[in-house]
Amino acid sequence: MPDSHYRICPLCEACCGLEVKTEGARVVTIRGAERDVFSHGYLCPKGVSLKDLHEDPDRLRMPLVKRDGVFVEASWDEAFAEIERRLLPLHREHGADAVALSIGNPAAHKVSLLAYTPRLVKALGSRNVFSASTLDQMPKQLSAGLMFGHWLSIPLPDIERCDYLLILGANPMVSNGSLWTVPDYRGKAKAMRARGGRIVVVDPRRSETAAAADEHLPIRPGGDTLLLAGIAHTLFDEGLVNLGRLAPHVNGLDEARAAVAPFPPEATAAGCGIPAETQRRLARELAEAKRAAVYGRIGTCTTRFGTVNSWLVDLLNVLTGHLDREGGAMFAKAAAFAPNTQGKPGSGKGITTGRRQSRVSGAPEVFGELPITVLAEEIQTPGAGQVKALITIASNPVLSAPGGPRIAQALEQLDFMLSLDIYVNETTRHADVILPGLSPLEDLHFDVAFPQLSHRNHARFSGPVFSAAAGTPQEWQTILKLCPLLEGRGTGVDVAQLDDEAIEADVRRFAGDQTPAILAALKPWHGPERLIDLQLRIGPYGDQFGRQPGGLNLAKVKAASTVDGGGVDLGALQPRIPEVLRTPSGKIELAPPAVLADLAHVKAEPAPAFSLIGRRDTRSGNSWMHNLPILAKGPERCTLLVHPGDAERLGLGEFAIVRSAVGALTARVERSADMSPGVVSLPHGWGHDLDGVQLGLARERPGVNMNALLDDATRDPLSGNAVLSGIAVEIAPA
Ligand SMILES: Nc1nc2c(c(=O)[nH]1)N[C@H]1C(S)=C(S)[C@@H](COP(=O)(O)OP(=O)(O)OC[C@H]3O[C@@H](n4cnc5c(=O)[nH]c(N)nc54)[C@H](O)[C@@H]3O)O[C@H]1N2
Ligand SMILES: Nc1nc2c(c(=O)[nH]1)N[C@H]1C(S)=C(S)[C@@H](COP(=O)(O)OP(=O)(O)OC[C@H]3O[C@@H](n4cnc5c(=O)[nH]c(N)nc54)[C@H](O)[C@@H]3O)O[C@H]1N2
Ligand code: SF4
Ligand SMILES: [Mo]
Repeated sequence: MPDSHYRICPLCEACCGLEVKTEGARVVTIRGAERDVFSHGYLCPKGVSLKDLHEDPDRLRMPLVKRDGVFVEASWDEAFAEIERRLLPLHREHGADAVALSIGNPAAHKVSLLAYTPRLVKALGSRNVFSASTLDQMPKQLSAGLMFGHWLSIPLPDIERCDYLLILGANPMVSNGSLWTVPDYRGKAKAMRARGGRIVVVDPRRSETAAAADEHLPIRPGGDTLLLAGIAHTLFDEGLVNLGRLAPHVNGLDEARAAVAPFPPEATAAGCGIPAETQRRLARELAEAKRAAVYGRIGTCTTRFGTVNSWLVDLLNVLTGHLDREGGAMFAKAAAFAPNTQGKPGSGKGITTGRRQSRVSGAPEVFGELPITVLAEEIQTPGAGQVKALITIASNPVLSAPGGPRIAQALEQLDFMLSLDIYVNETTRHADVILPGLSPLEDLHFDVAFPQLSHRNHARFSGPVFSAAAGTPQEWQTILKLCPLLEGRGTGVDVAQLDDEAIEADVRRFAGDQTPAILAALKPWHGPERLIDLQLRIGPYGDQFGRQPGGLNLAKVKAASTVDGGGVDLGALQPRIPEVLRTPSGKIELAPPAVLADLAHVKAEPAPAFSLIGRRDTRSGNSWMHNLPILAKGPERCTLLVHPGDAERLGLGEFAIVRSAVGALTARVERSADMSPGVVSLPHGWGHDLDGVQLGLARERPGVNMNALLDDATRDPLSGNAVLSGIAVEIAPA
């Protein structure tokens, strides 16, 4: 009889509960956990691939140290000694800024990494902290911070009660949702339409989400600002603004009206490709819908006006009275770790940006980090503060960030590079030391980030399915050990003691003289579990260390999180305004000055010969899942989608040369009537044929690195986010 284990999938934001059946040390099957209170049995092919990931012979199990240009396996002690010998002097001699840190996407999916990386950031003390956030959602975080007072107070569609959904630049049918944790979008969208709801999708490609919607509006890449401003203009123009319950909680309505005044749909139509009458109809439909939400994601964030777009999305939600209402765009209330459930409700410090600047380009800090697109220039430009060493944590910028080839060159120039990673890939091949993480099946899981973005409130935990090999640290232990090393306290400091010190400091910050009692109550746990227990207990559903006897703690959540139980359901989203707000005014700031100033720069641009956009694939996850047999099989995925008419006109054969202002590559052509004429699409995360990459299967069909075509100098100036979509390219037959 196989054993059944409950495991939450860490591979995307949907956070599905899985049932993993094992026999001894072998995985027999992976299925969706039917009784999961949140995902109800849903899973995608990537969930199944956790077996292949666990068994992947290329996945690192031991540290690697580079000796004479070649990686050799080393013991953990040897690896830490090497780091101390080489990194510490650089940190000492050249200062903290000389050591940069790059944090990648999987770090958001692991409590071990998410909860402990801030401790490393502190020990490092460098201004050069970068992450995937500036390739992704920083515009949304910034606009949420400016409007609602915290970076993580991001409204999301309450899809199960919604009647009208306007989606821009997102493909949840494939991505499974982003800044919107919504397992089985497909089923929920189908149910919504079955009860008479309407879904409109704005996308230059007839995406899988567009194909399953009521209406698809093919927009010009980068045209969302004009479209959204045109809709906002219409709401004011036609007297459709109705703040409803939000009226007493809003600041800046007149300024917002004035800001969108220059954007009547009749003026924006040519620039965005959506007719004026359609824009006006969308405004009326939104205003008239009883329960509606506007949702924008990657396609609206990764553009020059990402922050303006993100603001416009929530401006529409507010103007139509759909923000914070059942069936509208709502705020989750997570059981643990959510800053918007902590501190005094209803107002706060708000957010600040630009507390420091990048050395070379002067790009402002946003949410504690600098744009990842300045990493290469910070390494390559000599002078005081030049980056000499880099630590990557689950980060693959050579494939993920614009100017990938330039980043690879820059990494070669470093005096030392340390990677916490599970593969020798396009980025980590440049490292001097690689410290591996665990297989997800060897790791415990509690989502720190995504319950703050979930369409329904829940608390779930999953323990390891298998135990890791003796002597293999968990990643939080690896990170904790690096902290005293950087502080010059050596490598011998006991990790358990470091963890005790850290939690005591955390508790003392809010508990004062209650600290010893609270620490005693947390006693059964250590490491991430102790942090989770603490956060659950002081959280909005917590037992408050006995003051709310029925409340949550880790023991309760654990007991409920089994194949037969599947976690704790905390109910549908509830209105949270004004309590959720942390702006200094205690109001929703509808007209943040920096955003309005940038809106004034928006104008219709002439269309280039071709615009390049991105896409995702169900059987792929960013840059690192191409080595897993179950995902790698089937048709080639790294293809250039071209409208058949364009392909004909250009005389394209099997391959095409794609040329941008900064690079060129040859891609396999796939004709697709889903593309708008003049728009082509390539997925990112490919290009595995670089020297030294140890990904046997991925190398067989390496694909091409679309980020070689992207310029690392183009950013949204407010958020520092990279521009990844709407890139001017020329296409020619190869
Ligand atoms: N299977 C799979 N799932 C994933 C990932 C993966 O790689 N594979 N990655 C995960 C990650 S890290 C993230 S952040 C999420 C992202 O999740 P989503 O935000 O859903 O991202 P995409 O699937 O890239 O969808 C973006 C859509 O925007 C469209 N688009 C491009 N340019 C424009 C534009 O100018 N305007 C408009 N309106 N649309 C535009 C594209 O055609 C595309 O359909 O997905 C996550 N889930
Ligand atoms: N052109 C273009 N570029 C894009 C995008 C786009 O839409 N278009 N999307 C962007 C987005 S949204 C994102 S989030 C980024 C993602 O880009 P990155 O942040 O670079 O993340 P991944 O590509 O997922 O690479 C993850 C790395 O983590 C390693 N890893 C996996 N699991 C673990 C683990 O458990 N522990 C450790 N230590 N390491 C692990 C992998 O081997 C890999 O090196 O890409 C961005 N790049
Ligand atoms: S949708 Fe797929 S990858 Fe995402 S959490 Fe669910 S099973 Fe995992
Ligand atoms: Mo992402």
